[in-house]
Amino acid sequence: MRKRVFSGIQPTGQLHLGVYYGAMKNWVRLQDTYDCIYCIVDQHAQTVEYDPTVLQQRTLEAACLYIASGLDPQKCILFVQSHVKEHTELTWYLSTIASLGQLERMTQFKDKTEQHGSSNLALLAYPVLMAADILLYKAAAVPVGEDQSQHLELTRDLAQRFNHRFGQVFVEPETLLTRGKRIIGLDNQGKMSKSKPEHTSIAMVDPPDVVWAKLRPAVTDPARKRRTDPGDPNKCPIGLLHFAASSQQDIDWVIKGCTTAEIGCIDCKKQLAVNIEAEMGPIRERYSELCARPDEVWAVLKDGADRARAVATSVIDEVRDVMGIKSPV
Ligand code: AQP
Repeated sequence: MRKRVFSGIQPTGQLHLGVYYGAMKNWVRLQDTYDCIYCIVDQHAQTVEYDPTVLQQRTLEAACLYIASGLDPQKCILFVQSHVKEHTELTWYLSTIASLGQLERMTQFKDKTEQHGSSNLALLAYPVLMAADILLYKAAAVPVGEDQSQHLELTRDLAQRFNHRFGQVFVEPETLLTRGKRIIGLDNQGKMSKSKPEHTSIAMVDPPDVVWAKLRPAVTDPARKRRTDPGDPNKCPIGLLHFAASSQQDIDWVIKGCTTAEIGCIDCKKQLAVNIEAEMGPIRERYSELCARPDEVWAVLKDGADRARAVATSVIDEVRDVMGIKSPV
């Protein structure tokens, strides 16, 4: 039997290259060797201020991008979190064993509370909902970016605590990271993020002129004040993007050229723009085609939800059983 993988993305804004290289590209690779379940986590998107009139549109756009990137509904399950109600049911059960102190210490909770100037119960409970997403399918592995590692640790803690308290039900999932596990924003101030100003991230659907307008002024390693100063690609958002997006030959060219000042930052950016377009151009084209056929995409998501629910209901029955909740007869 194949091992199961689960992962998801919030439809909170334009999906960017951080999401693509940190998570999605890996998802596509894994669908040939794992039993993969990929979700659009729309209920996670409700944990901060959001516009109900755009959430549905963003959900559809995310689904189009999933398929355009190479996720094949014949090989994996694609669905929307809110279409399988067992996610929120399991969140409740897990919340009975989640420690308040541990949730309050989550970096993302602290960052988002500061960013939005307030918080709510759902934002605090976000990692419990994420744990429920994963544990509900007994996933063995979760491909995510590095920013989600802390939440994955909490997921394993909850699985362990639950199994210890009620009996062996859940699998403790491992975290799968990639070379693009932490793509930095083009201002070199922390990770590329949907909720940061648009010029600091490259959307997966940005056309080449927009990509270049963002890359050209992007901040690079501060050590490269002059053209002749050597730099470190590991301290530069452009270098880190090359590591995720470029061939080994180009990566070697960047490392040698940057650390010896043989190449300037503009050469490095130009090559990156070419490499991004080579990968994202075809995805952008397929994306536009899919956006023009929304009914077909919703149908894929409905079928995915039906398949996901079949797994989810059997696991939730096990959970109810060991927790002393009697299912209706
Ligand atoms: N910059 C990044 N580098 C590597 N991986 C990243 N991921 C996100 N940003 C980067 C990974 O992409 C997946 C989906 O992320 P998400 O939509 O669930 O939310 P997030 O991590 O909170 O991403 P954002 O862009 O910062 O969204 P907002 O602003 O809406 O909170 C995850 O696997 C994530 O690790």
